[in-house]
Formats: sequence, C-alpha cells, structure tokens
Amino acid sequence: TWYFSLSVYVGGNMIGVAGLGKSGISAATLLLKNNEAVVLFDSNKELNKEEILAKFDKAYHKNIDIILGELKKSDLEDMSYLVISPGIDLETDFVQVLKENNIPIWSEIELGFKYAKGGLVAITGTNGKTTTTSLVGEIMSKFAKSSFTVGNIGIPYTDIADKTDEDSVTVLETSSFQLETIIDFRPNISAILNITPDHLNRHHTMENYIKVKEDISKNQTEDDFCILNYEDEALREFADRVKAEVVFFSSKRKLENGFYLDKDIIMQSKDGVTKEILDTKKLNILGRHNYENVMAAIAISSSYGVPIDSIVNSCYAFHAVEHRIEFVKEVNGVRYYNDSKGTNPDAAIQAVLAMPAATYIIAGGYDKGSEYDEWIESFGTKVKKLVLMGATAGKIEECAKKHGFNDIVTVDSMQEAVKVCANEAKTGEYVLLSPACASWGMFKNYEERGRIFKDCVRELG
Ligand code: UMA
Repeated sequence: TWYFSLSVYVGGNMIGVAGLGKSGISAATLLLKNNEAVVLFDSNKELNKEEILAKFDKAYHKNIDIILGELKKSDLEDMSYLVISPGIDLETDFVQVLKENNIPIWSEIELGFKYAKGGLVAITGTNGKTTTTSLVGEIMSKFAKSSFTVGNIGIPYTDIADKTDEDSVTVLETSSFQLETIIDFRPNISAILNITPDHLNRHHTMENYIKVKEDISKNQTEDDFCILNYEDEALREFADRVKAEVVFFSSKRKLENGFYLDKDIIMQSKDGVTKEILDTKKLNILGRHNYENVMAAIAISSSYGVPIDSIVNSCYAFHAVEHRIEFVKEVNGVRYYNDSKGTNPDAAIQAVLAMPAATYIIAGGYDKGSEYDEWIESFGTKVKKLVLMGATAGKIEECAKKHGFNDIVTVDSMQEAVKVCANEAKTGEYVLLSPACASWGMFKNYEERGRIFKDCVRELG
C-alpha cells in the first residue's frame, strides 16, 4: 500500500495536492523540500503511479502517497490543507467533500506566496496578461538583482518560490482560476487590465468572474498599488473600494492622474504635472490593445520604483510574444506578421485593427462553429485580400461575400498562401497570418502553424 510510511510520518504536516499537472507537481515538490508529507490526488484514474513518483527525488518517495480517481472522506484524516490546481472546478464532487470536512483549500499561488520572498507583481485581466507579464518581466530583469516571470504564462509560482530572496522581484501572470482560492495572497503591485466575458462555464455569471478578478487586491493595504484600466466601467467603480493606491491608465481620454494615450504618445499626469513618456511608433508591438498593455507595464514598474528611462528602454526593446501579432520579417518592403494565436474571431479582429496599412490576411482552419461576421466587418477598406485554407475556407468565403468582400483565394498549404501574398503585396503593405480559427486538421497546434508560416516567410528573402 502507498500508506506504508505516511502513517508513521512525524516530520511536518500532511498536505493534500489535487491535480497532477504542472501546478500540482511543482506544489508537491516545494512542500516535500520543506519537510512536509503529501497526498497527491488526481481525478484521472488512467495516470500511472510509478510515473508520477518518478517525477520526485527518490529521497522524498517515503513522504508521498498517491490517490487516483476518487478522494474519500477517509483520505482526509490528518490533512492540514489541500493545494488545488487551477484547472479544477470548485464545484467538482471531491471539493465538496473537502468543504464538508473543513479542509482548507489553497490555491497553488497561495502556496507559492507562503514560501516566496521579495517583491511580487500580480497581473490579471481577460486579455493581454501574457504580453504585459512578459514586458514587466523584461523591465524587472534590468532592474532587480534577480527576477522571475511565472504563473499562468507557463511556469508555476511554486516552481521558483524557494529560489526567490529579499532582493528579487516575481512577476506573476494570474488567472481567475488561480485567484478563486487565494487566502492571504498579497502582491505589492496588482493589475487588472480589462474584464470581458470569458470562462463563464466555470464562473457562471459576469458578476462572479469580475469578483474573482478583483480579489487580486483584496489583501492589499495603503502601502501597495493597484493598476486599473480606466476605460473598463467595472474597474473604474472598483477603484473606490480598493485599499491600495490606485493608478489608472486609459487609451481613450486624458487623465488628470495616471497614464494615457494622446495620439501616438503615452503621457503621464501626476500632481498637476504632465509629461511625455513614450512614442508608440517606436515600439515593436502594434495596436491599441498592446499600447494598453504597455501603459499598464509602465504604471506597474514605475509604481514599483523602476526609473522611467529604464522602463522606456525596455519597452522599445520589447518584441511581441511569439504568435501574437509577432513581427517576422520585411521582404521587398512588405512587412509580415504572425498572429497564429488568433484562433477565434475576437482575437483576429484585434490583429486586423493593429495593422497600420493595406493588409493581406491568411486565415481559415478548424471549424469551432464560430461566426465570422464581425471579423469581416472589421476589414473596412484596409484588408485587400483574404487567402483561405482549411475546413472553414468555404464558410468564411460565403460570409465574406455576404458582407461585400470578394477578393478571396483558397489555397491548400501555407507555402502557397505566403506565395500568393508575396506576389501581390507592394512596398508599405502588410501580410498577416491571423486565422480566426484553431489549427487542428492541418497543423498539430497554433505554434506549429505559426512556425511554418515564419519558415515560409524567411525563405522568401
Ligand atoms: N484534474 C483533476 N480533477 C479535475 C480537473 C483536473 O484531477 O476536476 C487534473 C487533471 O487530470 C490533470 C491536472 O488536474 O492531471 C491538470 O491541472 P491543471 O489543469 O490545473 O493544469 P496545469 O498543468 O497545472 O497548468 C496550470 C494552468 N492550467 C489551467 O489553468 C487550466 C496553466 O494555464 C498554467 O500555465 C500552469 O498551471 C502554470 O501556472 C493554462 C491555461 O489554459 C495555459 N490557463 C487558462 C487561460 O489562460 O485561459 C486559465
């Protein structure tokens, strides 16, 4: 039995860890290193216990118990608390069993927070989290003795928590799933970039979803900062209830206090003084939504104490996260952008809006049952041609024609798509891969689709 050693374990506490993906394995490792014993649980019966055990140093095996499939009341005896992975819905049966038995449920970021030292920046929002987190990470890497860029972006907080010290800064991309079960989690700087409907299958109502996001600042005090988007009505109202010092940013109006976009220039107004901070034309990322991310990053870093010159230099040096309106190359005066991450019409609209001049779009892919009307409408007079591929090609063509957009060609491969664009696009024009669809069917995933596009573009020059 897997219980052999735990029953005699006297070192520390016995702590549950639910979900054995990235978060669970990191959380358990951190606990084991700190002399705790763990009971690992995953709903998936098909997992292999030997393989799970092999992820941990042999010395710890005696302090590990593994339960797969179902977690019963009898498994909870002596459990101090349970660390839950973000992917687990709190309405799942076993979570109810925990609640009924008064076992505290800790978010994985709560555990990270318990063990981490130094400064903490936590960034949430429906869109733009990853870009803003990466940019703040870049800024901090030039400023702090050691810095870590982690969280929903792909590296669990618990993975690095014990590597931090008093001088380090951790920049944490924080999802609503992670925030749902925080307790004492308190960032020095929190940021909520925007809130639009998402993950409603889990949070049910917009109200709940907003509340969960707002919880990012619930333990903050007057010594902390909370960065908010002034153009989000819910966030503007929320500011009145925040204990931390609020710093607003806006891409639509001049603010008396905060950061705002005035044509191409990011400005700061503070205590009656207004100054120019940054020229968006010099950035390597495009689009109003990205300028909002940049303003948030400036607000975060300057609140943290990073000198403005250093922040601005990092912003100018920053390149887009791969596959998100990522600049690839200029060939014969034509600029190519990879937005393979544009896997739904909403994301694809952002990419269209971000293009500064005439654009050729490569799109189409797996059929998720999306509607393409709004996306086609966003073309205006900017989009010159639509090059389609994949299962949705016919459906998109039909929709485009309904909206009076007729310059469409259908191709069989990415090579062909890039060739068509390269033959027709002229100096000063843009070619954008932004499919508005998932990649499945033609590619393994959106990453592969984006890389193949980039290879095709690089072969042109
Ligand atoms: N599991 C159960 N019971 C359940 C549900 C799941 O036991 O009821 C188990 C699964 O069998 C599996 C494990 O939980 O073994 C997976 O855990 P997880 O889904 O929490 O995934 P992790 O690998 O730990 O990755 C998580 C985040 N995943 C989710 O929030 C769904 C990653 O974000 C994050 O990068 C990682 O932690 C490190 O912090 C991904 C994501 O999709 C990218 N995030 C959402 C988004 O961005 O929209 C929020």
